[in-house]
Amino acid sequence: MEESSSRVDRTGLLALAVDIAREAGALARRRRAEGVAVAATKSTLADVVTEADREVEDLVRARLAAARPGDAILGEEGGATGAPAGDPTGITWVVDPIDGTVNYLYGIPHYAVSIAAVTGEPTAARWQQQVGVVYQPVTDELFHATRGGGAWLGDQRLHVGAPTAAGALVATGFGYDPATHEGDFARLRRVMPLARDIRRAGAASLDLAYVAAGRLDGYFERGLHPWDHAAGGLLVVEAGGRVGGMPDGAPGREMTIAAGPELFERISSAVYQ
Ligand code: LIP
Repeated sequence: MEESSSRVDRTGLLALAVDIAREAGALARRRRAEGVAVAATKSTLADVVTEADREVEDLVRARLAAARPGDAILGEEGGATGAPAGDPTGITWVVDPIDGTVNYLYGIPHYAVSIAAVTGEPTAARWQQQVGVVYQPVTDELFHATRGGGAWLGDQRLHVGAPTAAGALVATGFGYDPATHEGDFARLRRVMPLARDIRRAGAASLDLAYVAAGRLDGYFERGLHPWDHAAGGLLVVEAGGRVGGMPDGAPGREMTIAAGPELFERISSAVYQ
């Protein structure tokens, strides 16, 4: 039976997501220690997938199907799969098994398992995020949020920060397609006057988690997929921040912006000047 947003068992969904994220993160870390190779390329030669990406997503999918057979899944590697059992619940899990894949491939210890549960159509313009988990297995940091329940790092409540007179610490990213980089650099040039400095760490879910935690003041990036921001976007909103894309739009491929409310407006104005 379809679970309406008001009747969702967020506590149960969060406990499942946390348990699976920890198991998936441990697997990713083990495989990294054993050695990682490119299994295939996707949109461009720089857009890679490793066997570990696929193995970790398979684990997440198997755990979810066993625990909640009526749920749908939208994953970076396996795409969209409906509820295997006939009676759909209306819950879709939005999964990035290893966000920060290129970091992971190069051995840079900055990547995360990102798992979110949403109701409604699994697109940012229409979904209602119910729970979100971003787990960094190297630092063993588990960021989590439930709709209306706040954002947390472990048992520490998170709140977005605000820039000081020195300017904002702003993260961004550049997509895998070189043809898009000129536009990315032009937007970055327009944002720079707001910034004390820029960070490009390579994992959108962690950039969003860091905005929620006040480790970054803001973040913007073109080209993200739903699995990059489904969990991290909930973290930011539940930490008192704002997440969006094109002016008055939802986050998406065109643009994702996340920050405290005042800085959000300033970044959006600079990006869309
Ligand atoms: C990555 C994002 C990152 C972006 C990369 C890529 P992946 O996701 O987390 O912010 O700059 O182009 O999209 O591919 O590692 O899951």
